[in-house]
Amino acid sequence: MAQDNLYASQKNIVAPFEFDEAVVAVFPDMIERSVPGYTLLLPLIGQIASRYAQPHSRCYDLGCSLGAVTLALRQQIQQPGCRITAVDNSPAMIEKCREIIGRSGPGLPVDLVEADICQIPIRNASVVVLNFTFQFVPPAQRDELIQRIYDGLRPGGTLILSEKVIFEPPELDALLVTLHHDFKRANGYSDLEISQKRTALENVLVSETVPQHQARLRQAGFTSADLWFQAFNFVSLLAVKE
Ligand code: GEK
Repeated sequence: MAQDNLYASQKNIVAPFEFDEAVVAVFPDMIERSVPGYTLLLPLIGQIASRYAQPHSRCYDLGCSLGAVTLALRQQIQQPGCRITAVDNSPAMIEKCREIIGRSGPGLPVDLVEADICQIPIRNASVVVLNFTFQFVPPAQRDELIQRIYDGLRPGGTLILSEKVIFEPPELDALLVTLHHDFKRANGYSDLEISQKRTALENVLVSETVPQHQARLRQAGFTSADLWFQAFNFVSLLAVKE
C-alpha cells in the first residue's frame, strides 16, 4: 500500500484538499491512518446492510472512493436481485475503483457512476451508505440530499451515515480532537502533517453535531436516527424509514 506523505514537507501555501490523482494513489493508507475505527466499520456496515437489504432493490454507496463499502456490501448481502449503485464525483477515484471492483470476484452486480451525489436519482433503495462523504457536501445542499434519500428508500430501508462530528460542550470537543490527533501521531503522522492537513480541510470538510444530523434526519421523515458507532470524534448513525 503506497504511503501517504502528501503533507510531510513544509508548504508555503496549503491548497484546499481535493480528491485528485495524488490522493487516490495513497488513499487506503490515508484513510486507515486518519479515521479511527475505519477498518472495523467496513464489515459492520456490511453486516447491518445485510439485515436491511430487500430482494430486487438497490443499495447505494454514495461517495464510494475506492469501493471499500461497496466490496463489503457485495460480500455480505445475500438477497436475490439486489444491485449496488456506487457513486463518486472524482474521476481519479472512479477509474481506480472500477479496476478494484473488476478484480474482486463474484458478488452483487455494481453500477459505478461518476457524478455528484446531489444530482443522481435515488430509487427503489433498501440501503443507502454515506461513509464519511456527507461532510464534504456543501451545507446548503444537505437538507435536500437527505430528503431525496428518504424519498428514494423503500419502507423498512436504512441510511447509514458515518461522519466526523463536533461535540458539545467545547471542552469535550477539544478532548476528542486531541485524541484524534494522538491517533494520527501514533500512526506515524508528524505534527506538521497533521496541521497542514487540517488547514487543507478547512471549509472543505464541514462537520456538524450529532443532534444537528439527527434533527435533519427526523425532519426528512426517518422514524429513528441512532448512534451505533463512535471512535473519538468519528461516528456512525443508523436511520430507518418505517
Ligand atoms: C470509504 N466512502 O472508503 N458527490 C460525489 N462524491 C463526492 C462528493 C459529491 N458531492 N463530495 C465528495 N465526494 C469511502 C470514503 S471519502 C472520505 C469516502 C474521506 C467523494 C470524494 O471524491 C471522496 O472519494 C469521498 O466522497 C469521501 O468508505 O476521504 O475522508
